[in-house]
Amino acid sequence: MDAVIVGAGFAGLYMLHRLRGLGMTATILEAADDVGGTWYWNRYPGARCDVESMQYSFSFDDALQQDWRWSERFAAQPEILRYARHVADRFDLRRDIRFDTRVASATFDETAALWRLRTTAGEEVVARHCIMATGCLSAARLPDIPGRESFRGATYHTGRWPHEPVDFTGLRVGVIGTGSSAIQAIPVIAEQSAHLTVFQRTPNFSIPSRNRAMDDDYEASWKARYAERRRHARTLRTGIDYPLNPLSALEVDAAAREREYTARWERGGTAFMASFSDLLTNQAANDTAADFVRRQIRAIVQDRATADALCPTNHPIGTKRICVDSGYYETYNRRNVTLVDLRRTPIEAITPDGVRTGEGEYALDAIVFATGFDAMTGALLGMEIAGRDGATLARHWAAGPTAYLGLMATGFPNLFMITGPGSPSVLSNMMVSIEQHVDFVADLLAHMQASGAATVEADAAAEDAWVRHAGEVAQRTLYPHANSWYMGVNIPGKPQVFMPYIGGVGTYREICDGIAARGFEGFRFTPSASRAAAE
Ligand code: FAD
Ligand code: N01
Repeated sequence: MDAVIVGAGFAGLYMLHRLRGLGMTATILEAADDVGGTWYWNRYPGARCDVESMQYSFSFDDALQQDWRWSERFAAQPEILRYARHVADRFDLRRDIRFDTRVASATFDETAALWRLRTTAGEEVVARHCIMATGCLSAARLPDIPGRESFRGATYHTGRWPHEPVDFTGLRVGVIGTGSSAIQAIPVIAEQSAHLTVFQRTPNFSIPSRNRAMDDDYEASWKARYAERRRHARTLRTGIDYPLNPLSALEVDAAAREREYTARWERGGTAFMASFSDLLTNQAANDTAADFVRRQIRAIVQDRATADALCPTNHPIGTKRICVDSGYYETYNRRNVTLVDLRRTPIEAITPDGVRTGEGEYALDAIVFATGFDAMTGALLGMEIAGRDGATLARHWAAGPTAYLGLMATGFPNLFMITGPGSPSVLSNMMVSIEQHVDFVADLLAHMQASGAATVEADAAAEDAWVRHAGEVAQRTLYPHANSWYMGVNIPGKPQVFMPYIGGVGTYREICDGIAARGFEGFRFTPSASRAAAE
């Protein structure tokens, strides 16, 4: 086989399609029993995208984007999963996907210049190239709370939600965590359950989504100029086409700032963070946005102490992924919802009957862990990956992940990572970043076909320079000021480095295009045996 792809989320699906276009033979190995990745696993109530669906979708095929109709501004998980299935069927991808197949290890056989993958069932799969499309947010993380296993009721993780319907009617439910997943799930669970207790360690900033049914005119306006708008989005920092304000928050007066924030709060969604150009680089500018959101929280939440507890104060707004909700803060006005502030009274243990904090025990029938992921590196390091001389990726990344362009790590020939650490990935519209990485890898493989190269590998100096550059760019922003999963802080013992590339999707694309135009500068190629003999 020319290539093996691990993962059948959007990245793996598009990669397979592109490889077929190059005339290459390829197979996807996928742990789940269907396609969809994130949208297969995250079936919790309220799950939906926060990039508008007209943009959170593939752009590579015009007929696809013209034909597909989204029912809402921000589609919910079942619809996005239907879309992933449609893509798999439309491009006849399933015949090259092996489901229920988890990869345990991948080892580079230097003599044969082949990757040998071993599945958890003990099968071996061999290919020249190995493409990891394993996802940035696919390794779900359960917290190490003492007594977790002792709980007698039902437990769930948002990122591993059951496929059967979960009915919380009449139950006392606890949600642990207040990140994006919890903030989406809490309003829905509150409506269903007898009582909902939310255990919050760190409050997050959330912007109302103002989600609504798709407006026909809005859809038509996008579809009339789809190619042009997608092209434009690719040049932007986040890969999302929404109104950007080029002004600093500090160069307008307080009244003008208030107008801008109010308009964006009413519009809904992550465009709030584009209210001014310097919200993520200037603390004083950031404070104005954070203050505005805290005022909205206090205006919505009636109980003073609850409102205070919900107001984030320990990180600049946007430096943890901004959340987008449907009625999140309003939910705390319900009589059947209690917020427990773990900063005052930390969780001591999970007991057979509920959760115990310093203040007492909360009796529960079900616990929802909305405790996130071992992001960006978790799925990759969940496999034992060994490159040249048997050196492992875990060793190479002992001090934090390093990869040239976030695509290839030195010492791992023919091993590619789609949206790997060091690329814009999670800081962007992931569909834009996935398509860009897949296209780059496909172009690189076409270049190898044309030049008769057997292997490609990132040059050590190029990797070092890229990692240094990515680190410097991050330091110019406020992001490193937050204890976020971007920094690896949520996983005990994980090296704390800012993992995604924050230079922006447009800038990153320009850099990659320049590198490709210069014959894939920074990558080292070895010729195939036949080419070497001919030379
Ligand atoms: P994934 O969809 O994560 O797919 C990876 C696949 O690899 C999975 O199916 C997994 O089972 C498989 N896999 C992993 N390891 C192995 C192994 N060892 N063996 C076999 N298979 C393996 N991004 C946005 O841009 N906008 C959004 O609105 C947005 N919303 C999100 C909402 C949620 C709840 C979450 C969790 C993430 C969201 N994201 C969003 C990020 C989202 O992960 C990406 O948009 C995108 O779906 C990632 O696609 P992917 O194919 O790269 O990875
Ligand atoms: O995970 P998270 P997530 N005791 O890591 C808490 C994408 N996404 O699944 O902050 C108590 O953000 C933890 O507390 P703290 C998006 O990129 C997008 O919600 O560590 N609490 C935190 O509150 C997002 O950023 C959407 O103090 C504990 C929470 O659990 C990413 O996925 C929707 C704890 C985890 O929050 C991850 O989001 C969903 C403990 N021991 C996801 N351990 C969209 O809307 C952890 N926590 C597009």
